[in-house]
Amino acid sequence: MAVTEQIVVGGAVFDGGRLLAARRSAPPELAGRWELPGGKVEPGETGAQALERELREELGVRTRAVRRLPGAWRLDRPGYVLHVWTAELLSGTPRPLLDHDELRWLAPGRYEDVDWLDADRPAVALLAELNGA
Ligand code: 9L3
Ligand code: MG
Repeated sequence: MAVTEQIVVGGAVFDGGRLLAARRSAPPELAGRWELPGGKVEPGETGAQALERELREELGVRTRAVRRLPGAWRLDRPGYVLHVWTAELLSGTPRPLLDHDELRWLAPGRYEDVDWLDADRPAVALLAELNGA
């Protein structure tokens, strides 16, 4: 059997310089921690397609995945890696429909204000650097 990595995509959605953070409500061991919303890439999907689907399911918005950040970050689950994409909001207002109980727009300079999941921290630091925030 081929051993392949499970890629998880997270989306960096901006409104001006503000970054969207989502607080997980599930599973119990991750509840209360914040993430760039997204999820697992399914067979046959590109990372961009997976991100656009996940953001539709989780937040009820239409988005376009714009570009992937350089880097891949190991998740707590063996074989799982996180890729992060910037995503443009096309329509809708993000709402926590699934897996989240709160959303927050973080102002430039305040990206570290929430308790990010470990895997998301370096990606958020990179986003802050890229935005000069
Ligand atoms: N995860 C970590 N950071 C993220 C995302 C979207 C996901 N930005 C982790 C949480 C789960 C796994 O990846 O352990 C799968 O995510 P999901 O499908 O439950 O969202
Ligand atoms: Mg998810």
